[in-house]
Amino acid sequence: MAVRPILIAPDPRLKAVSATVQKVDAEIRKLAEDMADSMYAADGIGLAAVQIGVPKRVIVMDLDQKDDKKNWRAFINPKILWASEEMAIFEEGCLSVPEIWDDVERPARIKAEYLDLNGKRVEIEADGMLATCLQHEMDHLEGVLFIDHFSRLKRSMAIKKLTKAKKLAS
Ligand code: K2U
Ligand code: ZN
Repeated sequence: MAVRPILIAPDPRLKAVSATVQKVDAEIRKLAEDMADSMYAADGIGLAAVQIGVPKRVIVMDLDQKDDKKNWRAFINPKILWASEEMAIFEEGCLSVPEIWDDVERPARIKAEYLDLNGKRVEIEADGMLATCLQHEMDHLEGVLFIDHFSRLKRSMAIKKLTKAKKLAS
């Protein structure tokens, strides 16, 4: 059990492109467990390793949290194999971008592959919140935050608000 601090934007470490995991071993499994602990501690439903300062292509998600039942899963080296032309809009937030919520448009349905914690290749089809959250987390693996999808003006206002909040917190 290890809750690790979550990086808050603006932070150059969140812009890193995360490295492919070469071997799903005990170290990666411990990283995923720490990520899950950190995600639950922050009341999140998803988290990318780069958000706790580890630029490796590892994501954890738990979209089914009900009365404290934990049912997280890890997505290692995820790849999108297909994305629908149809788009969907969801209001997104991010544990690394506090107090900012806004609509982001993304492909409504995706087909993706990833490795599970046993190193086994898994292929899924996703829509709804799973599709949105997985795409949001996969953006993190490329150093992209959901506010980077905003218009120039809206993004600069978000960065200004985050910078001010960080100064007040320090
Ligand atoms: O990277 C993240 O922090 C993941 C988001 C999950 C999410 C992605 C896309 C759309 C909605 C949610 C967080 O785990 S959950 C959102 C959140 C943000 C701030 C505070 C609490 C929860
Ligand atoms: Zn995020």
